[in-house]
Amino acid sequence: MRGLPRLIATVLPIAALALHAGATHAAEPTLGIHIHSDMAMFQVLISPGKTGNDSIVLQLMNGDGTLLQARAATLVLTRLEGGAEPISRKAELGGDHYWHVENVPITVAGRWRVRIEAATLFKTIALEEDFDLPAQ
Ligand SMILES: [Cu+2]
Repeated sequence: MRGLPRLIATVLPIAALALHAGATHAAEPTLGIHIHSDMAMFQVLISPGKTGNDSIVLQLMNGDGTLLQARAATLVLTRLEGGAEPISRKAELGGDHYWHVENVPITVAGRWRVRIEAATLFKTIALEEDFDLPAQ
């Protein structure tokens, strides 16, 4: 991993922040998905991380772990085997510098693909990753 020392130095405070935020909702476990490319590093936190109404936090960072200055962020969820309509939502920037999507009805468990599109001044960065969503 290129620039590892800096990555650790910059990501740790964010992780600590996320843990701190999580502490206020201790009853809700979180499903974390980490997507990393040369261009960007996106952390997707899904609470409670199972079927039902989920809240999703997008932590958008540059490849070096610094905060990505995005102007807009979109979340797209697709169930790989079908059986559910794709979900596309605009995220809202919170005071915590993370992007939030509340009350996402994910009704079917199984293998899903999450795609994050982050629009910056100059380009749109899209990263995606597959994950398993457990039933309630
Ligand atoms: Cu990473």
